[in-house]
Amino acid sequence: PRKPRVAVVFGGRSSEHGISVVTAGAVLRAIDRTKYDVLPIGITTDGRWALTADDPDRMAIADRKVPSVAELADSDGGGVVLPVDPGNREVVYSEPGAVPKALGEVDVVFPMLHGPYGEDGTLQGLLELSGVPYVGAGVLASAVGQDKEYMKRVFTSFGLPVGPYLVIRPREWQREEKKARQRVADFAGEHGWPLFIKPARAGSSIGITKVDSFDGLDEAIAEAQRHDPKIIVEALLRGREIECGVLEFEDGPRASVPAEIPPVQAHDYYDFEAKYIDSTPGLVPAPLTPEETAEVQRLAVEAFEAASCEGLVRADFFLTEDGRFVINEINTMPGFTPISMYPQMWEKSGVGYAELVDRLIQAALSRSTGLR
Ligand code: G1L
Repeated sequence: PRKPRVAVVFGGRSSEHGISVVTAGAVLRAIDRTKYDVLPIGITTDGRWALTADDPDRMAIADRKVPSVAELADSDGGGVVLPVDPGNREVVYSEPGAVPKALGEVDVVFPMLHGPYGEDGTLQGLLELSGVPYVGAGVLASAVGQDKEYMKRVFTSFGLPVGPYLVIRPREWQREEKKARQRVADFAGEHGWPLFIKPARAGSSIGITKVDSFDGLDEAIAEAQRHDPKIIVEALLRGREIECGVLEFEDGPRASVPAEIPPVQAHDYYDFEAKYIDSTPGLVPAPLTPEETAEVQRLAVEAFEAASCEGLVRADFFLTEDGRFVINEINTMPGFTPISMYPQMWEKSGVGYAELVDRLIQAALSRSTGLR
């Protein structure tokens, strides 16, 4: 029988385009070519889809420059118009936003696009409609994982401990700005400063401001609203930052050894660059007691189940000073280079990068597609 064809879809109209290309390069390098055929599909920053050369070496950071799909496709004839004829390697792009017929010719898609239209469930919906199995979270889990409000609501309803928060919806800000500001003041009165003002639905650390008093509030709200009209206000949780990976095995999801992000790096330094490019800043495994380890692993698997995740998730927690774990968020598309936290946690749990990639593809292939 012929080998399953895996399409790796990467790049995209996101500020994190380059990271996606680098990560896809690592995944392409790790996929076992004796078991799978691969089809690298890049999306340019302006939304054109292109079949690019299967050449991971050109997808790495070189001379401190992150690669892009445009240069991958343009420079050597690696790009081809979609709908795809895999034998044709002419450099032409599809129209922006065109739904590539090529997706109908693959057995599984490995989606590696950050942010809106990538990890928020929209691409997953397109793949559902196309009838193509794909790696990782489905439509609902992706959308839940992208929305900090609904994420907390889902966790709360499943009995998982979440930190204090407040949501300001666009209509409330439009019609009752004063009342909204008063709600934040009351919240600060109850939980103290600083507060974190965040876009409810944006990846990484984009649009987030730490506010130390009422003075900075309006500017912080405006900044968050530039990224999402719905914003979320969170109290500072004092404690250690602990992460845990969950991976779907044949018999269900299992948790990795947890990791700890050291405090200095936790907020100011552990930003986008650190998360995706620099070597893992964390301690793996986290220095926890066996009881703490078991507890955070249990909560991580519960979070996976609560959000109906598939394939994998990275669950991020605070371990508060009174010894309780509070779930901060889940990430259905965590940093995924071999030195990123999630792969490192699994490496230390006995699952290497290539096995991780293979398990994710196998989990996707074994799921039933279509109406269920
Ligand atoms: F498909 C998986 F396995 F679910 C998956 C897809 C994408 C895991 C992790 C990622 N990560 C990324 O694509 C990214 C961190 C490069 C951007 Cl979201």
